[in-house]
Amino acid sequence: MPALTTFGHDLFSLGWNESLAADLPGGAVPARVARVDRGAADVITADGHHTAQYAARLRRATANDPVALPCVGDWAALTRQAEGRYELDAILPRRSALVRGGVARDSRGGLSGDSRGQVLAANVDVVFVAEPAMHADDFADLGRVERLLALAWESGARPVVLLTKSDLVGQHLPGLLDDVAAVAPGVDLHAVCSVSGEGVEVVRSHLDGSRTAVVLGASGAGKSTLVNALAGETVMETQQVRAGDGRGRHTTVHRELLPLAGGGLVIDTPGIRRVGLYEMSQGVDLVFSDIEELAEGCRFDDCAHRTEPGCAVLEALESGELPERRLESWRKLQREAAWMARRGDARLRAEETRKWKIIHKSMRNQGRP
Ligand SMILES: Nc1nc2c(ncn2[C@@H]2O[C@H](COP(=O)(O)OP(=O)(O)OP(=O)(O)O)[C@@H](O)[C@H]2O)c(=O)[nH]1
Ligand SMILES: [Mg+2]
Ligand SMILES: [Zn+2]
Repeated sequence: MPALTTFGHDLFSLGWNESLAADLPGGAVPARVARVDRGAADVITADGHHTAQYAARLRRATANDPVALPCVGDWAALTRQAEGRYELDAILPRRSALVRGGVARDSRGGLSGDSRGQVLAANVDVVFVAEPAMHADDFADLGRVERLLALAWESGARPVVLLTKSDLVGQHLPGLLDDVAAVAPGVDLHAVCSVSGEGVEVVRSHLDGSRTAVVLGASGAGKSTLVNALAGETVMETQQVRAGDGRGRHTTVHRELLPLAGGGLVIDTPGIRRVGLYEMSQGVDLVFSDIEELAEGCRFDDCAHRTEPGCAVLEALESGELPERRLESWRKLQREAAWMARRGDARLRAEETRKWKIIHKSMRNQGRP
C-alpha cells in the first residue's frame, strides 16, 4: 500500500476504498484521473498531481473502444518508470459511468466516439443536473431535465436536480420548483444561487464522506460558478452569458475533477449542447416512474396508451393530472432508447464480422508458402 497521507491528499479523501484496493494489480500505484488529453491523463496519486502517458498495451486495447479509454473520475493503475515518470497501464473496473450517445462529428469531419457512446465521467456517486431557473429568457427546460436524468439514473449514481440561478425568477421560484419536482419523481431537488450562496451548503452535503459528484447542464447554467462556490475559491473560469440571446459561451472546455478543501470531489463539465441517450436499461423508466405507475392501472398489460379502453395513462391525461408534454417526452425518449438498442446490436454484429474477416485473412495468409 502506498503512503496514505502526503501532500494534503490521501487516497481515501479522493474516494479510494477497500473494494477498489482489491481490484488494484499487485505493485501498481493507484491514481485518480483528474483530466484526460490525447494519449495522456492528469492523475492524482497519494503524493500529488502527475501526468501519466498511456501504456502501449492500453492504447492497443482501447483503439476501437472509446468507452474503455480512461476518463475523468476513473481509478487507474500506474507503473513508475525509471526516470520517475508514470505510465497509465489500466483502469480499474468502474463503479458507475455516465455515458452519452448521439452522433457528432469531430474536428476532422469524421464520426467521433460519440456515435458509439462517450463516457462523460466515471466512479461518480452523485450526478447534479444543473438547470437554470431562467435561461435565454425562458424558464427551466423540463425536457432537458428529463433527458439528463435518464442519463444520470442509467449511470448507477444518484441524481440530484439543482435549479440554478434561483435569484433570477423572483416570486416564480416556488411554482417553478413544483414544475421541476413533477418531472423528477424520487429525486432530490434544490434551488441554488451561487452568487448569494443560498443552497450551496445543501449541495455540499451531498459530497459528505468523500463522495464524487459531476455537474451536468447547458452552457451558462452556472456549473463552474457553483463549483467555485463549493471550492470557496476560483478554481474554474466563468463567463457572462451572451448579451443578445442569453445563451452560454461554452467557457469550460475540459472535464475536470477537483478535490475540494472541505471534503468531497466535484467534476466540472463543458456545457452540453444536445445529449443523446446511450444504451438504456432502466434510465428512462426511472425518470418516468409516475407514468410507469399509472400504467399499472391500465386494463391491458400490453397497453400502448394510445386508444385502448380502460387506459389509466390516457385517463390521467384527460383529467389533467398528467401533462401532455410529459407523455410526449416519455414516448420520445423511449423511441430513442429503443433505436439506440437496435443500433447497439447492429454495431456488435459489424464488430463480429470485422473480427472474422481479420481471422480469415490471417488464416489465408498463413496458408501461403
Ligand atoms: N444571477 C445569477 N447568475 C449566475 C448564478 N450562477 C452563475 N451565474 C452567472 O452565469 C454566467 C455563466 O456561469 P458559468 O458558471 O460560467 O456557467 P457554466 O455552466 O459553467 O457554463 P459553461 O462553462 O459554458 O458550460 C456567469 O456570468 C455567472 O456569473 C446565479 O446563481 N445567479
Ligand atoms: Mg463552466
Ligand atoms: Zn394504458
